[in-house]
Amino acid sequence: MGHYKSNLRDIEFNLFELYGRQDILGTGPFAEIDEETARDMLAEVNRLALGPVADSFADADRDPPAFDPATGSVTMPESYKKSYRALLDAEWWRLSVPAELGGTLAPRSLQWGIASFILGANPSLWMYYNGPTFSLILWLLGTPEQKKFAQLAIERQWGATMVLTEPDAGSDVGAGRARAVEQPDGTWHIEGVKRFITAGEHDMAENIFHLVLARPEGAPGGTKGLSMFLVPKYLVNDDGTLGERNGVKATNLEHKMGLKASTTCELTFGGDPGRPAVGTLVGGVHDGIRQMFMVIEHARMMVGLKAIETLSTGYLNALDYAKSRVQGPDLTRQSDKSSPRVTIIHHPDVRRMLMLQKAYTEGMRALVLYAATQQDAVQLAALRGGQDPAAAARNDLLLPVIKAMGGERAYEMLTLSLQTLGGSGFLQDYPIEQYIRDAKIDSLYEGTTAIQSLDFFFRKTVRDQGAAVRALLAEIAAFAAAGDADGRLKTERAAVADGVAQVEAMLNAMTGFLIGSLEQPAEIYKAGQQSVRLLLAFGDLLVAWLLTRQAEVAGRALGPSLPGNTGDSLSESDRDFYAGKLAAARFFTTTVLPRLESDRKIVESATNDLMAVPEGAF
Ligand code: ST9
Repeated sequence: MGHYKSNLRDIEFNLFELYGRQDILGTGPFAEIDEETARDMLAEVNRLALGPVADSFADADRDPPAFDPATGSVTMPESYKKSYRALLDAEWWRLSVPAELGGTLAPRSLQWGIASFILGANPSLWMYYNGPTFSLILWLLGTPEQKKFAQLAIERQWGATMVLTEPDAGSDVGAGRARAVEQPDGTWHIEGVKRFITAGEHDMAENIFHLVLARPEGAPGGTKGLSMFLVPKYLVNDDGTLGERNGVKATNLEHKMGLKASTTCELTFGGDPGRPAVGTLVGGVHDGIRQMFMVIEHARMMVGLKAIETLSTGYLNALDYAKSRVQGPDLTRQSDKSSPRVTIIHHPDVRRMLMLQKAYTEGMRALVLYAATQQDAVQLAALRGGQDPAAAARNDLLLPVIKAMGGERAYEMLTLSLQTLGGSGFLQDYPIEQYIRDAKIDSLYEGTTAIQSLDFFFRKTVRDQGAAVRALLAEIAAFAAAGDADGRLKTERAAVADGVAQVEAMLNAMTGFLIGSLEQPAEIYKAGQQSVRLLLAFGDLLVAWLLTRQAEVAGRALGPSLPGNTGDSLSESDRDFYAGKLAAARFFTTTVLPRLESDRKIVESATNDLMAVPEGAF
């Protein structure tokens, strides 16, 4: 048995029972993929993930990629190359690109559903696998020559990277110092050192192309002065063959706490005399940060999903253990020393830990796939030559929550997965210690939790005067107010309604700090101290809302909660599945959501005492 435990049933439940994706499948732009085909695809990727993809997960952690400083090359572990080959051969990438690039476009929700399995089984593989999606960006934004390059990159399965970060410019991308110098032939020479470049070097593709932010000579400071350049590892001749080695080279490979199979490189551009790093300006326009955010938005969703799917397999491993590990008596019989020992899932605190993991896993998965349905709407509108601004705004609002909440809560919950195993969880005999190490990065890269919270509050909430957030809160409030026939979810709905009120009050307090800062600039510190709390509270409310929506669907499947109704027409596993949905909603709304009231009190009574503490006192 491999390490990975997938949850095909839950992904299908979200896509088809909760979000009705069958309505957009098999018709219109997605005529070639109907529900049955989509289900077959999910079953197929599940098999791939459980088998060849998961196979090298531990191996590549214990025997990670090796760097040769003399040549700047990286050798990947053989087992990992095998997993990558299996992933390439399955050709799932075709679902994310249009026919012009050799694809059969699928709805974004199905694309993310498929990604879920790979991200749970061996997440770093997905990052090497992103060449086609980067090519799509290049194809959408590029000049005619760059479009040709993108087609070639897809055909030949080249790798790709996003290159923003520098040793002294991490979160503050606008502080980047890499330069771009225009050449008489219209190309550019890039000079500088970039850091933390995921998949920056490896030996699994014949070429790697980098999308690089650099500042043209004379351009202003900050992010707006950055342009995006296409800089391939090997230059490409007009006939598509590989030309000379370009002047971009890996000059270091970071030694990390986890996710070791993902090569995190320092890349030096133009470091070798006589060998410039030659690039071309993407789209022939100086619009780098906006262009790069097309990649970043996608990557933030991906990182959130990676965290959540790691938690999912962590939880399912813990669940397996709890069902088989026998230890201690039932609590009701603890004084009887001869009472039989029970499996640890009988112990109340183990149940508490398991249900918390389950509720966060399934609630956050529902959140990612809910955002994916908004992306479906945007995608469909675009394919029909129009726009869906409301869905786009909702997706934009949710992305920082998915990224930050996914990263934070998954890490926190994975510690409970480990805790469920007791001391055994600390051992490498089980995968959870690696999950924890591999998932820690998710609250750090692609914008830290604090960066996401500022994005959520200032860009996604203040900028549109709260329109997107208030529209969503109103929808949640309406759901909470609607009763169900048998009143089964009365408690849950009441808790969600209260959660809406708490979040609204937090938003009002935060807006007050902002208005106050017009007179007293230091008031803004209060918003800065409370923004992560606000984001996580909002995330908890979304999880509660979606778990209750899931419970509503489950309740319908089980039939009314009348005495004697046991949902007998369902299989036992379906009955358990739906009962689990009801239990998760009840548990989360009654044991987690009430925390929002204290969050609200903390936000409302925020002071700047913390900011007055002298540095020496820390
Ligand atoms: C990294 C790698 O960490 C991690 C793993 C990589 C895995 C690779 C896999 C990726 C696959 C992707 C494939 C793509 C496929 C897609 C297919 C789809 C077709 N939303 O607020 P301002 C823009 S890499 C959109 O003034 P500052 C906007 O243009 C390192 N745009 O910022 C804006 O102008 P305007 C990751 C946004 O104060 C402009 O930026 N590093 C958004 O100048 C300026 O905005 C980071 O993530 C947004 N949310 O700079 C950096 N926000 O306002 C983290 C900004 O006129 N740091 N823009 O519209 C930040 O995000 C900072 O807040 C900052 C601040 C740099 C933006």
